Amino acid sequence: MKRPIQLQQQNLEEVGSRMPVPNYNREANKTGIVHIGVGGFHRAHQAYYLHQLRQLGEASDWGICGIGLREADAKLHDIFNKQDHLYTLMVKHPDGKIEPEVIGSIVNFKMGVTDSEPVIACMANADTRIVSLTITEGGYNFNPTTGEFNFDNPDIQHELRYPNEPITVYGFLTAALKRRRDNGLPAFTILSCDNIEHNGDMARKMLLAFAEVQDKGLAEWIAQEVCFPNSMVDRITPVTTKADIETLAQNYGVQDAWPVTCEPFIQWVVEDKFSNGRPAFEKVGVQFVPDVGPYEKMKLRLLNAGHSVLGLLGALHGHPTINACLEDQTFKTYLRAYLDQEATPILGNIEGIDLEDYKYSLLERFANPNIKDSVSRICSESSAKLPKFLIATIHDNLATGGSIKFATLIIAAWCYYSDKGKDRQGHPIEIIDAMSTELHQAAKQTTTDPLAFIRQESLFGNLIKNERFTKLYTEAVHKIYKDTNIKKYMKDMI
Ligand code: CS2
Repeated sequence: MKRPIQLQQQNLEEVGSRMPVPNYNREANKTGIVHIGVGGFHRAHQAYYLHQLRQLGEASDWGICGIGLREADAKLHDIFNKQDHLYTLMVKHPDGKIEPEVIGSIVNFKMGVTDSEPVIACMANADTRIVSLTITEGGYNFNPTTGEFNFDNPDIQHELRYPNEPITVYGFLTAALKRRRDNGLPAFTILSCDNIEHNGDMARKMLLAFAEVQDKGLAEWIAQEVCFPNSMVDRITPVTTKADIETLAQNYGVQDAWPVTCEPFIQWVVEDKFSNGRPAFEKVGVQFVPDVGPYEKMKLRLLNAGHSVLGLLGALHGHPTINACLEDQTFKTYLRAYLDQEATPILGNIEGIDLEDYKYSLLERFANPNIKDSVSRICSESSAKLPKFLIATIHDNLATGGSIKFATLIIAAWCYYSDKGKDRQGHPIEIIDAMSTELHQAAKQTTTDPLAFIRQESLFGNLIKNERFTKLYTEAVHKIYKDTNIKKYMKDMI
């Protein structure tokens, strides 16, 4: 292979002899979308949909300006500066084939941490018509027990006191919307792309709670003018590894400091409620529906929950990846049992969807041996994910008298995982979670108080009061604490 070429606008022609590159004039792009949270997922999903539209000669008004609101985003900022915001998307097929393609739809990136004014100005610019979000489940700042906005967050208190010094998404959105209103500009749409049921409704409720305290008049204007479509987003996007960067350089001759890898599958179902126009996404396969609720629920309770089932059990057993879990027949059967017996019954009928097909395709996607999605990615931030993905299903099944045994073992596994931070062979597990200290504190009391972990009301609500659950849970933690051979208990149940 020839010497790798640095991925950059000026080298695109040469890169184009090695892999597909944007066929459109990126400089002519207007910034129509400001996106907060430019992780791998955004780059494999929304940015890719827009790239496809641009390839068709459409959507030149809809270039993306990424925004970083965390210190950690500085790395991407530096890389994007060097690479003119270009990156490679490496689609990994189950047969080992990799399809790399250079994506050009992101045309700018700004760090809100260092300087808030350019970010507010960009959002308040007349060209900006959508502000989209992938700020993760934990980024919405709600109290999981009450579902209300968390005003105790010190960053929120700071921005309420100093509206010109925004820190969180809420401070930035209100500052920009206020400026638009004062300048007589129409509002933008706020498009949530996170794995939360009713994600648009949630974004609306949280933003209005914040704005009402900051400026009542503004809150009224937002309530009237800003649309918050709900959306269901889907594409498995593992963490980029050093090996991915090397494969790209060695096999394809392109030097990209942060390519993104993903599976071939992609889906986006959105409610068609936009304040100020939208790209013609339907031309590249986005589904517009009047009510996204059933699709979101299906995806969160089957795919995301399925991931968590494999992730936590896999972490304790010592399987490094999701596909390694699927190669293990016990894991595969257990997952299927959970999906069929606990998650499916609470979903009911979803018009136009065959749930059997959906589950079959999920298992195929999870089994993709080329993806190597790490269980550590899946287990990260479990405290923000599990209440939505899995604990909600336990509550639903308790209400209807449905089965809860498969999910209960996962909660017991999560307790052990949070307590010991190691797998059954004693290998250390790094726990990445905003609540890792609280989780550990609660879990480590299990030997003296078997229900200590469940007493965390912000995660489990009133599960502690349900005898059917606490009985099963107590049995499960006893077993795991006595002998961590998790696979044995899984086998006993299937
Ligand atoms: C995963 C998701 O974070 C997780 O636990 O389940 O990131 C999942 O891969 C995506 O939602 C797929 O669309």
